[in-house]
Amino acid sequence: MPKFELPPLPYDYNALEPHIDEQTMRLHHDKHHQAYTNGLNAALEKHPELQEWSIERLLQYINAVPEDIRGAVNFHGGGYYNHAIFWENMSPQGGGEPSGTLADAINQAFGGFSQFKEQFSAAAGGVQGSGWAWLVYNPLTKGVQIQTMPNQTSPLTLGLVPLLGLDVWEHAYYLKYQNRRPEYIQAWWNVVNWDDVAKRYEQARQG
Ligand code: MN3
Repeated sequence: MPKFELPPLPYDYNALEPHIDEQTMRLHHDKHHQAYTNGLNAALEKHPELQEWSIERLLQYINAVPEDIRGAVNFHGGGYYNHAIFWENMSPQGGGEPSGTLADAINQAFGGFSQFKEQFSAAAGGVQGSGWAWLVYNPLTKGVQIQTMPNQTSPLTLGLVPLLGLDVWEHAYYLKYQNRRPEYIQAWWNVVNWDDVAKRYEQARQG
C-alpha cells in the first residue's frame, strides 16, 4: 500500500477553460502529478522509518531525510505537494482580488494588489528553466513575500509556508501557449481561488 496517493482534481479537467485547457490538465494531473507521487513513494520504500512523516514534515526537515533519498524526496515530494496546492489554488469561479486579512497583508507587503500582481507575474516570467513562483508566509517577519523556487523544491525547505503557487514548468502551459509564458501567467490570474489562498494564510498565521 503506497503511503501517498494522487489527490483528485477538485473540479473537471475542462473546468478552467479557456484559461487552462483540458488536455493540459489531464496530462498535468494524471501523468505528471502521478509520477511525482510514485517517485515519492518509491523513495520512501527504502526508509520505512519515515512512514509516519507527513509530507510537510519531510519537506520542512529535508536535511533530516537520509542522504540516499534526500534528492528524490526534495524533487518528487516537492512535486507531490506543490501540485496538490496548485489544483486547490485554482477554481472555475476564481479570479478577482483577495479580501480581508490576506488583502491587508498583500497591501502591506507590496503597496497594493496591482503592484503585487505585477511583481508576481514578473517573478514567474523570470524563472529560468523549470520552477515555480510562490506567494509565501514568512513566520519570521509575520508577513507575505514572493519567492521563486527551482524545479520542484518546496518553499517549506526554506521555512516558508506556501500560500499561492504558479507552476511555470513548460508542461504546465506549452500545449496551449507554446513559448508564450507571459500569456499563460496573465490567463492564470482569472482562475486564482482567493478563498483557498486566504484559508492557507489564516492557517499559516496561526502556526
Ligand atoms: Mn507541474
